[in-house]
Amino acid sequence: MQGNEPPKKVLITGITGQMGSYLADLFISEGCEVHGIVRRASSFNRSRIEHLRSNPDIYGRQLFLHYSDLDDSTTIRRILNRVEPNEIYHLAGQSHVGLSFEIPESTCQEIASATLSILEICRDLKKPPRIYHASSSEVFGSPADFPQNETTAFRPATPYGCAKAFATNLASVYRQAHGLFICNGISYNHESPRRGENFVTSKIATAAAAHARGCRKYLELGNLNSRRDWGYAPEYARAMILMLQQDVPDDYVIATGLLTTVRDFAMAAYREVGVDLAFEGAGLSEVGFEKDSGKVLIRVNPHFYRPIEPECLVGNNCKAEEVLGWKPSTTAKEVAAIMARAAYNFLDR
Ligand code: G4F
Repeated sequence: MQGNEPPKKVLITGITGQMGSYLADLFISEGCEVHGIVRRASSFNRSRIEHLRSNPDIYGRQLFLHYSDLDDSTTIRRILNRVEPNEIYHLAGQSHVGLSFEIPESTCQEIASATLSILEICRDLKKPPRIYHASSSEVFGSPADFPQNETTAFRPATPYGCAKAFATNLASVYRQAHGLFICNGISYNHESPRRGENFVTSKIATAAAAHARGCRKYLELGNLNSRRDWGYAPEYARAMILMLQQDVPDDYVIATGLLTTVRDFAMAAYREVGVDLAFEGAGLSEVGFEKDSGKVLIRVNPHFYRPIEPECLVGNNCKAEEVLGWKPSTTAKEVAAIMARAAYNFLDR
């Protein structure tokens, strides 16, 4: 921001989630006015933005929260008309891939239909904002290309991936047909200490910390051979912002380009808190045990297996590097260490 220009106004759907909270931190630190859409619930789930909300210099001055559900298009329209944001970061929606097999309809409503309705509302605004749409590597599902880039065909393998593919295609159509400035960030897994606890990285980090503190027996996981392209969430937030600062809207793969197994992620997390893990057995009978004591710390539970698992989702981030100047610098094993250390320190408090 320069001189007497009014502060940039950004609106974030999903502000209470991992990425929404990192974006809010970044924008607040840059002096922007941040508006977040939050779902009304009987219990508060705002721990990730509580440091901003409880700060009287920020809340009500730089940070504003608005109640709405994603399917309440009347309210969303009213909020957008009133706020007139310069940029929208659309992140909200059911984000658990495994769960999307259990609740496919609401997953599709929250991801696909809600994106359509936000785009329709934006199309009608006098001055449509720039829009970031949080797409996902899940659109590639069982890809024909390795690594995947912006031209790789969508072949989703999960209800979640289908919904994201619909929303991503729709965003491109609205860009071309209606001239909206909208970018799809096709992000691969991005993790941090703010990750929700039902994602595998957070489950592992929390269990490692609890074990190191002597207060947990063992952890149950699904497929230990699963491989993911895991990056560090705060770096991905930076990429999202960069996309909307370009002259022309476009789609970008945001990834590290490296695959790590769930097993290796777990070894790195436990190592960070002083526990050397080894694995033996295979499939459902594989266990992870502490080398020193022989104690079993990880068991496989078929409950956490998925009906279909996307294979070899690994991204090519060349375009993001060339155009945005964005490059990840934290490896999956470093992310595991950061998360385990944070969980360990949290238990200390
Ligand atoms: O941590 P996950 O649940 O993440 P997943 O399914 O890759 O999805 C995440 O990343 C996507 C790409 O960015 C996003 F679109 C999506 O919203 C979400 O953020 O599972 C990672 C892997 C899977 O292969 C899963 O089968 O870990 C395997 N896994 C093994 N045991 C487990 C477990 N996953 C979970 N959640 N829980 C387990 O116990």
